[in-house]
Amino acid sequence: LDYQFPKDFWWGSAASATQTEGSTNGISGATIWDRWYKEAPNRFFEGVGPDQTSDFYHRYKEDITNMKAIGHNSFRLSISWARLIPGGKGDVNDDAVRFYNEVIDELLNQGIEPFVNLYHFDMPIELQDIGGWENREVIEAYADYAKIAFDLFGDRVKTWFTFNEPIVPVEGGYLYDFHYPNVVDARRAIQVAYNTMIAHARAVKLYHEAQDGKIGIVLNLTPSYPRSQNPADLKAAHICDLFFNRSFLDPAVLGEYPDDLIELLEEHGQLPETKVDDKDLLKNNIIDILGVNYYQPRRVKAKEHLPNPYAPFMPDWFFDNYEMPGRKMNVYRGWEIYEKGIYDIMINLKENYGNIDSFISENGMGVQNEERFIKDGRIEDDYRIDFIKEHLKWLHKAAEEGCNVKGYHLWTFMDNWSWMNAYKNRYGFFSVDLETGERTAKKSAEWIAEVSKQNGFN
Ligand code: BGP
Repeated sequence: LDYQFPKDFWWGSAASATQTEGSTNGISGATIWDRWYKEAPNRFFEGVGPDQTSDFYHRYKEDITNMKAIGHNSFRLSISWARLIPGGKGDVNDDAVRFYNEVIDELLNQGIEPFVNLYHFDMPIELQDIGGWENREVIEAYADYAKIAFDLFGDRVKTWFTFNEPIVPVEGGYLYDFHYPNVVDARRAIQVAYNTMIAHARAVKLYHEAQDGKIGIVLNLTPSYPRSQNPADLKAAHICDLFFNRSFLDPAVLGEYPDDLIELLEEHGQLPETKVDDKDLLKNNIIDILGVNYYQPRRVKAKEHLPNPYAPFMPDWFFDNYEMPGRKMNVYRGWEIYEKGIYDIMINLKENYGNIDSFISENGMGVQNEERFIKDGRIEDDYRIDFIKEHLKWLHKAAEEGCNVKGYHLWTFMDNWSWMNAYKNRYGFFSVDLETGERTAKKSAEWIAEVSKQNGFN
């Protein structure tokens, strides 16, 4: 084969509780998504809420059978905190324990390793109402939740993640107004980002004290490419990288924040509130495995206009986005497609982050109106096959050059509900009929089955 992947490579996909499970009313607590949908049903969601989604709650057996059929050897799901512990603190919900036990056992029975993530954007509403991640009490509640999950499922789940894309709730909820609680306030955003990493380190510590598998975090890394090599553009790209990648990557992998990020925040009076023990907590609890979600790079240039000195501080004071002429776009999502980014990330991890064990934990292509491509009853998604293939070629090159790349997971296994567009963009190997719930394999499902079986492709 032209592209043969390392032995025991993880082939699979990722999903999250809110986006797939459904069936929350009455058998689960509510999250910020139930509130956000109720408050603004038409702003993003076109009247389709997270209450049903693809109904994994009832159909997980069939879905896991389908995973097996297309060669998955691993699958990432998230536990819904509000389902396991309605309200976020206190009693465990027996139905949730039953459900997650059944899902984990079914995956294992089919020879699929479960990767379990503790938090995928889904704050229990009661905890948001006392301040969410801004409140240290929520860190305590999260640590208790993590411990409960490890105790319940840690005998069978050996690969854990503390958070999925922790920068996204910061951007969405506290900087740019696309997630609840739709605040725009950089000081609060920085506190949320910081407290999230403290919660993360608490969970890593608890895990290492009592369990014998691996624990990590999933970060959406966005290489920051400067418009040019002139110093002002380079500086803009560097600061962008500090804010959007290294504010999580460095503490998670190296156990400390970059000095220049701290200096920058200090200079602008934006340092978060900390506690004396935090530094040691971060230093002593680094991750075993890094999940990398890669969709798009960032391209930036030096600011064209100086920021208004009277306006509140924003990361955007230091860079402008740069729309590179001729860039390739996924027009449905408005995201640039730049396959080499996946290689650049891996080389960076190898050179600057101790070549930590990592894998692509999400990559994928959302497309609208895929029914257009139906032929003989299934969606012929050649564009998705090409998208995956081109990314895999760069991932393969990284592995050849010695990067510790352990696998590739697609976002996502089957079409599901999304945070910003409900069901408009479809990402799955399987399509889902929203009326009947029926699943149908797309052409990419057949293709990935072959790739997984051969552990590579031509
Ligand atoms: C990632 C999230 C996923 C998923 C994906 C696709 O950022 O971890 O939960 O939703 O992006 O993005 P979207 O659904 O917004 O198109």
